[in-house]
Amino acid sequence: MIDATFLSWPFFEERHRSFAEELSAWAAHEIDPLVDHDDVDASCRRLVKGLGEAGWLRATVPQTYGGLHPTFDVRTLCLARETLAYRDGLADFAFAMQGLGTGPITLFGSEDLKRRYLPPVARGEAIAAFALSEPEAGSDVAAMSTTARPDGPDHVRIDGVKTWISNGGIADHYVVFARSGEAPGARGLSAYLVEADTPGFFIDERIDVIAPHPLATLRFDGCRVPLANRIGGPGEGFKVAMATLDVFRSTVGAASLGFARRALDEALSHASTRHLFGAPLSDLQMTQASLADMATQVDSAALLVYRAAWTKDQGAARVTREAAMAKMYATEAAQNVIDRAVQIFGGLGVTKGVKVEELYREIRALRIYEGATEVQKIVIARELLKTVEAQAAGAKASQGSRA
Ligand code: COS
Repeated sequence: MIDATFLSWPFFEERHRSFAEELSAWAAHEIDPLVDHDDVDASCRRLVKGLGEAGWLRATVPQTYGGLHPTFDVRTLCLARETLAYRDGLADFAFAMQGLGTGPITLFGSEDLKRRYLPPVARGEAIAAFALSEPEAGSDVAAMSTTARPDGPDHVRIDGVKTWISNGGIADHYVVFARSGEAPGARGLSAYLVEADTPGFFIDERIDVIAPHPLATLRFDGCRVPLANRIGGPGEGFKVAMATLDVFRSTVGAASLGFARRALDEALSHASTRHLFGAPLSDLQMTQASLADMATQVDSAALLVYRAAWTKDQGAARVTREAAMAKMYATEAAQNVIDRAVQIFGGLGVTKGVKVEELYREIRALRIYEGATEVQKIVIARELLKTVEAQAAGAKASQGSRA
């Protein structure tokens, strides 16, 4: 039983409701045969192909380049991630990376880059990746040390290491952020599209994690990339990364929501059928209290996620605060909901092959990637303080003009 009552909330239009219902029906039958968690590379390739052939990846690129909507419709992206995550973490991952891995091109790319790279991603014929993190620069993006130096009039030469890169090893192309040197810190970065077969690009190692998915450390060793592959202007890489994360952070919240809803449904069904002390587990008030807390956290997370998505879709230039709140709250809440579901399952909850055990492993990374909870707190607080500073500056200016 999937609770889809939230689709009648005012954040959504009819096209969102039909998208979610149709995807949910497709996912219920089509995902399982594509997934083998012991072979994540092959599974992701099959998932990208399957999602592409069925048309779902069209939500990850704009209409002009084979997509669904004129530009990102963040509510659709969130509904897709929530629906897919409810079924399987790898299906959500395969979908999400097509969007994140081309998000910078959609938002800042040249017409030529858009025409070359977006349509194959929407059809599921090419796999995309987003390479930002480095061994010494994950949360502190501006500290990155990968360099992009001029190499002749039309090229740059990229040198450095990127790590924790999703789809690393199976992607056809990567958006790579590097220090191009226009200024120190955040103002001296640029973004480039690098094809996986470019000489000087290497997969150094594959990384095995608690909920396996394709992940790798990348090395760039004199990797020569045409200047025409730069995404956005010189020195605009930080802005490109942050604006892309403003869109995709809400969708990480949505994926967490899918995991949490699934955990709640599993817990409800188990508590109603498992007997303890001569009655269903659900008769115990302690179980009921847990279920009530879980459901409230699920709805709160949904409200924050779809508030952020709706705000962006209304044309807001920045949704930094809303997206950070959605990502932070939904991932933390999902961890809590899933942990409680495991507790309700007892010994079964930590048994391999049981869905809540899988969810327990799946959720953990989402509290870290695309900006850890601690980073979201910094982002939210800064946005709040900016308003206070702006008000203070406004008051000072009006005092000055009266004097
Ligand atoms: N959209 C557009 N521009 C943005 C932006 C956004 N969301 N956020 C910041 N910028 C701009 C700022 O306006 C600023 O521009 P000006 O210099 O012209 O004023 C510039 O970018 C630098 O911003 P800031 O001073 O806030 O940079 P910091 O280095 O202090 O940023 C945080 C710190 C922590 C906020 C940032 O590094 C961050 O979000 N880190 C987490 C990154 C992450 O998600 N990593 C995981 C890897 S991806 S899986």
